[in-house]
Amino acid sequence: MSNIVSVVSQNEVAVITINNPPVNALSAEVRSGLLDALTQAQADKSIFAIVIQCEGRTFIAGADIKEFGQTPKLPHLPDVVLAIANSSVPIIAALHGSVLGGGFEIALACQYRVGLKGTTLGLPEVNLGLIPGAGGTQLLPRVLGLSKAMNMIITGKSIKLPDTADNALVHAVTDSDVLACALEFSHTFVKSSGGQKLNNKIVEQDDAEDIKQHALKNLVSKRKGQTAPLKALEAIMYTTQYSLEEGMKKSRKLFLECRDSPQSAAMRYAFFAEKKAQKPKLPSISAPLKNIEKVTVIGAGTMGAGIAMCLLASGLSVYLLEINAENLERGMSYIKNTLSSSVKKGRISEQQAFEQLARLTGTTEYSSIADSHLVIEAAFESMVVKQDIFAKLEATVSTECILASNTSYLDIDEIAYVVTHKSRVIGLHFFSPAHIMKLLEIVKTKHTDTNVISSCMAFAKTIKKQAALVGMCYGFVGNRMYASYGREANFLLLEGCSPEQIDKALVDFGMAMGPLAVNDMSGIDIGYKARKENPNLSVDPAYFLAANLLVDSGRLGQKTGSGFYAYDEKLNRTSDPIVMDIFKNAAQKLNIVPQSYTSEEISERLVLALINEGANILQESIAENAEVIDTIWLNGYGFPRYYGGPMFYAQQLGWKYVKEKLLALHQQTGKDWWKPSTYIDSLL
Ligand code: TC6
Repeated sequence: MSNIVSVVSQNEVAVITINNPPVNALSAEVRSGLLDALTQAQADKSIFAIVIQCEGRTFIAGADIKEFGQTPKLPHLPDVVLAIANSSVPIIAALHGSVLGGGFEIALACQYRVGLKGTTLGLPEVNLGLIPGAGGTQLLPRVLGLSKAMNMIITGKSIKLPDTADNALVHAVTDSDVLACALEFSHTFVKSSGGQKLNNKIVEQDDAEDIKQHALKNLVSKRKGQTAPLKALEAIMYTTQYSLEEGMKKSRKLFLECRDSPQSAAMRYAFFAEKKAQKPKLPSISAPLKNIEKVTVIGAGTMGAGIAMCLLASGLSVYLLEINAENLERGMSYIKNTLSSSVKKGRISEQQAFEQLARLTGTTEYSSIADSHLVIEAAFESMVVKQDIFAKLEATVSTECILASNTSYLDIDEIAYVVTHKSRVIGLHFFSPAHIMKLLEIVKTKHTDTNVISSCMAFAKTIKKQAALVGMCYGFVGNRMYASYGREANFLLLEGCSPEQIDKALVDFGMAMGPLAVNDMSGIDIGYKARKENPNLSVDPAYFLAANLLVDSGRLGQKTGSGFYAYDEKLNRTSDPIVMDIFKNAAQKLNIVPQSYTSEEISERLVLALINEGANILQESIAENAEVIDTIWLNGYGFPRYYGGPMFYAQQLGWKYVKEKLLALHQQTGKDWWKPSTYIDSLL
């Protein structure tokens, strides 16, 4: 027997223990160990029940994702699940931690489940471009009913174990020792009842078709372009026609189609890319990480208030500092209103909102924030304003306090110029709305201390953000790449494409919104001002000319009722022929010849711009690896997860193809930025 699965007999119950850190994933060794342990336990005539439990922080958190994409090894998980489901000796799963994917399928195949309060259960396979492939689609509807099971499987969302036994999902709940609970349950209940058969019946539900149609409607908006949730839906519906075993066989086929799809390869890559981004290579440090419990946010605008809400939700104490009482009051009210609307929507309880507000202190005095462990400046994007704030911080907080700027593009080394201990200055670039968006770009400067970087990486985890460590350059990684993407959208407008045509092409590619609609929403003037302040930007007369012309004519986007599009009071978007006249006149003056492009050509051009800029960023070591870039684009800019991120997408296209396309664009446009990055040559 493998040493990661052991079996011992305890008072007439066989206890099978899996010990495969960190998350007890179902590697081939665990699968075969489990089968062997089952055979051994079932052969022991002195036992009347079997308990399956796990060592460490969690029950089985799923199949071993690293194994997908490799030659499959026997035994397959569905065979293990069936061996459990068909066991003549009753099996009790003792659950704690995260019971996910294949782990939940194992638990569902057991005749009984007991669990520790707070345990999480879920079938998150769709997040990896998969469907539950070991019977989850057949077992869960038989336990929870079609509607609840469908909702869990196609959204991939987990649920908490009920606080009390419901005799369907869970048969006993404890808040202490889950193995003791399983053993007690075996002796008090299973021994006398002799166990129960798994529900193998066809699911009979009159409104099955309505449930399916409702789910389909949701998928179109929430899982646009993804194939796995559709296949999951198909598999779930098998429960209304086939027995458990028949349904398992048929759903296995759908699982294999998903497993071998490019979408799943990309989503599995994304899973590991995000983990890798959280672990940058840094020199080892001996000093303990900095304790960050009290945080000051400077600036109570939309960004500052959003950051404050994110910190409050994570249990931290927050000072919100503003320049005057009026601005402060606006920010504080915004936070209070958002929290009370979250209570109304049932996202948090009244008590939670109360506790969060109790940890928030608004102030206009620097002297009140002296005991901060971290200050995040989210003031106006001006070097003078930021340097003034950092000089005040230098005079106020302890030298141990980390000083962070939330700037989107300013040089943080220059901001740090006014600070004596520059090693504690760092960029913490949140994305708006900061209490919702997952990404946190952590920007190290020339001087940032390793301990400060590591403490901020840990801080990101505390506030449930996806961290990505990057180096200093204009726009860092995300916005620098976004500028190349927006640049091409602007050129295409001058070449005769309409905003609708460009936006539709990118939405069809998989982006949540097109670049011009996004620009209208965020305000076209923001980039305009940033470009005006940056003397190093391109001198090409057509560079962002379309956007600049709109701003010059007062069309700043949604906030002025017009931008690339026209808007009514409800912000409904319609096309506006005037903009095409503006672009046409400008193009004529610059002798830009109108072209016609297909949707694919448009999206490819914008995505190639991203890829080449990403490659330049890697060449300059601004990002440590492609995974950091992809993590940023998946979590901050809505790049379709089923493409893995721009750099993984490039790899899938083939770097040779990418280089040829870039060379062709260089030749066609004569613009230097289309010269393929030298980084690409290193990959050929
Ligand atoms: C499935 O089950 C399909 C079945 C059908 C088959 C027919 N495999 O996230 P953390 C690693 S699909 C391999 O930092 P946490 C992770 O890479 C699967 N490795 O910890 C990391 O490694 P590193 C369905 C895995 O406490 C380390 O464990 N299941 C797996 O913040 C720690 O991870 C899922 O999708 C895995 N399944 O969160 C669950 N899981 O230290 C995916 C984790 O070398 N996992 N690792 O970087 C999770 O959601 C979370 O890891 C967690 C723990 C909630 C279990």
